Amino acid sequence: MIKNSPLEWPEPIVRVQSLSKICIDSIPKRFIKPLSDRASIITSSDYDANVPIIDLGDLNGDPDTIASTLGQISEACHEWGFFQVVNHGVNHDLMDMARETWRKFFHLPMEVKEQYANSPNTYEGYGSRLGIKKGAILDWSDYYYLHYLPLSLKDYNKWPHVPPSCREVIDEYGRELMKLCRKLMKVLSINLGLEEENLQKAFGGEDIGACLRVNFYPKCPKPDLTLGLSSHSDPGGMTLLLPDEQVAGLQVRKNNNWITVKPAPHAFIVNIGDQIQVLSNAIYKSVEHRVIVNSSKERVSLAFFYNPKSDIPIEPAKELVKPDRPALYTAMTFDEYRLFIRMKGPCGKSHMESLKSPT
Ligand SMILES: O=C(O)CCC(=O)C(=O)O
Repeated sequence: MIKNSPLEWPEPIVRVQSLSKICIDSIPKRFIKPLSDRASIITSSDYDANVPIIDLGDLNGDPDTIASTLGQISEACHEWGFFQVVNHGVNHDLMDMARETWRKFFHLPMEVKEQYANSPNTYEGYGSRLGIKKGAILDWSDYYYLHYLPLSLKDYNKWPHVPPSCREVIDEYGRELMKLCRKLMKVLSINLGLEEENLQKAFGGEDIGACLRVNFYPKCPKPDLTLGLSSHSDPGGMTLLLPDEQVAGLQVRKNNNWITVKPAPHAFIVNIGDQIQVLSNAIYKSVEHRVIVNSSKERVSLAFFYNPKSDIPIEPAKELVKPDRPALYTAMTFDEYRLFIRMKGPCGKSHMESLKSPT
């Protein structure tokens, strides 16, 4: 448990999935976002834009192909903070199985899911809100959150035991995604002009953290009034998102527009988190994103968070601090940072401000 974290939610928890079944043509006031936060109408030029799709198989090609792939990733990190990867080495059947296993979990009877109800001290388990502010406007989603690493936090008792294959599937999925994250960490280090193991070492070497949040966005009778997940940047290092290929929903902020991501078949959506923004001294930025919901289709997504070891200070890499670019952030452990986020819930990038160096 994190020191000083609250043990209980400030109000009784209402499962959005249950609400979705009884709300026919309206939604409770608690879910209605202020006008400025609602999803605006998409213009046709926004519609055409998409997060870049990068073929990671090309990292095994000849030197020119490798250089061109590194260049595409570098550009995507600078321009978007997001990119999609295909030919990433993770088995497609495993990806489908992971998503569909979790879909089955969310369709289990409520009393089964309630056995895993979470609390804000660790967030592990079945949840329906982020943040503990009493009276906060809530998001139209339920989720399941679990730790994959470090082993000291991995607790099978807090993972679902149904559907029967769930634990094995999560384990295998986690193992494969760890390999992909290690590969991407090298790519980011090289692209930042650092030694290839630099970012991994700064994260704590082998001793890093990884967790999974599975998001379930039920159908919503008034999608224009609410959001599935409010705007936020990811607090950790890097995120690999397995989206629902059939249902778009993720929107990424770009030049003050919200771009709806069109998922490529069997791609992962990769994004830079706050800890890489700090380590890169803001050469790379964690970018705000949010999720919209719709009235005719539910949506499932799996967000795998690759994080630094939680008790080591994270600060700008010394190679990236220069007289004309002083360290922009003061050191903070991920535990300290995460506590702050867990209390507040999703709130754009305001938490990054807390890390800004006073100089
Ligand atoms: O569902 C999605 O597409 C995005 C989920 C997300 O941003 C998150 O879990 O942090």
